[in-house]
Amino acid sequence: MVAEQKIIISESDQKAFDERFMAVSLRYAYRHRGLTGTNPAVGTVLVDFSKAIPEIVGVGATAIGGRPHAEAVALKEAGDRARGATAYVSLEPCAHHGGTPPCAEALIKAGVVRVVTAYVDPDQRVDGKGHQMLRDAQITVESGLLNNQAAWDMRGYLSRVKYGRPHVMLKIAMTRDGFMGAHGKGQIKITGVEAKRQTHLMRMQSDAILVGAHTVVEDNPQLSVRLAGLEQFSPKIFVLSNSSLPNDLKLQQGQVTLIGSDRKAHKEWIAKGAGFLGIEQQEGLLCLADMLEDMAALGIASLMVEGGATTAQHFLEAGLVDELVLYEASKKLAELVDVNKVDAIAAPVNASHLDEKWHLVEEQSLGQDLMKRYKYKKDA
Ligand code: AOF
Ligand code: ZN
Repeated sequence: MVAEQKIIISESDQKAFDERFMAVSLRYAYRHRGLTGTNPAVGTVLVDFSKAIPEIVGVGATAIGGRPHAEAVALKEAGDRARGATAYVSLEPCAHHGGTPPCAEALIKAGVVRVVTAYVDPDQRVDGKGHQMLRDAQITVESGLLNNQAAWDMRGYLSRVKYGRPHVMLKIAMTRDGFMGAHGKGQIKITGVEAKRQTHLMRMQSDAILVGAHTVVEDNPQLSVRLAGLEQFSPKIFVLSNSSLPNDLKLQQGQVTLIGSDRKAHKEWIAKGAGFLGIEQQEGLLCLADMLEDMAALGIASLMVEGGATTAQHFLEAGLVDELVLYEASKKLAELVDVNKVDAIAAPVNASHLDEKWHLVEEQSLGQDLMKRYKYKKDA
């Protein structure tokens, strides 16, 4: 019998493999983003390096609803082939007993020999303990690979756990000359179908959407995910409102949580099934920082603010926007409505004069529209 030859991989090849497999793990995590409840969407890739060409023997993403965890899914797929494998996990494997034993323990039991992770889990029940359990079992652990990408992908979870508030993304669609619409005109179609689909995807990846009462009354939106097959993933809807809402809207009472300082103003909607979140006012405005804390306590990690202009401005002025998504249409307002007869609504921000703390992280052409995504860097 010919003795099995051990495959030797050079350090630089191993480094390149590690980056590629971690990138796969991050990408895999993406498939359930926004659908894992209070759990972060994690990815795991198990790789067998014992052959001339490394082979993926198991992949997993945190399941819809948050359980099972990604590692358990990948280990199940790999079966016996996990023995001797390297695991690429986008977040430190957990160390706590949830419904099932900790993932670190499952990796040890399966005989994994090396674990590469992107980010230390800030959950107090984990926070380094997962890595330590693995090391105590003589498993090689390397942490921090592609950590910036992982942090960006898990921005909601990290914001909730580290800062006790959801990550806030503000989305604004505007005409080429910087208008979001016109008073009394209802919804004006500013952007095209491609941008609309992307917006619906972003809704799906968010835990909740928030709009101001004015938008609900004027635009009568549905705020749902209308992408074939994904309709059931519509997020929770919050409406900022200090006065009662009419009854004849597309939004049904049972679908929304109203946010205001006076519960009595909403008694009709509450009686018909609407939720209510009571928030104090400061200088005549609802205290958004308190509201975000309460939302995080409800398990909301990512909030998408969809307008209108006043609500957007309120969030921007309070310094509570972490991510800004601007859709700029190719048309000017005058090409959509008779500007002499309307009272135009200017967008509170414009890509051409943004504060230097906004860093462009993504730019895309979507049909006739341009999408620009910015991240707010507090320490810039
Ligand atoms: C992992 N892999 O895929 C995820 C992890 O409520 P439980 O018991 O599911 O625990 C939730 C915590 O588990 C969550 O706060 C985070 O620390 C971790 N999530 N861990 O090993 C995964 N989603
Ligand atoms: Zn786990």
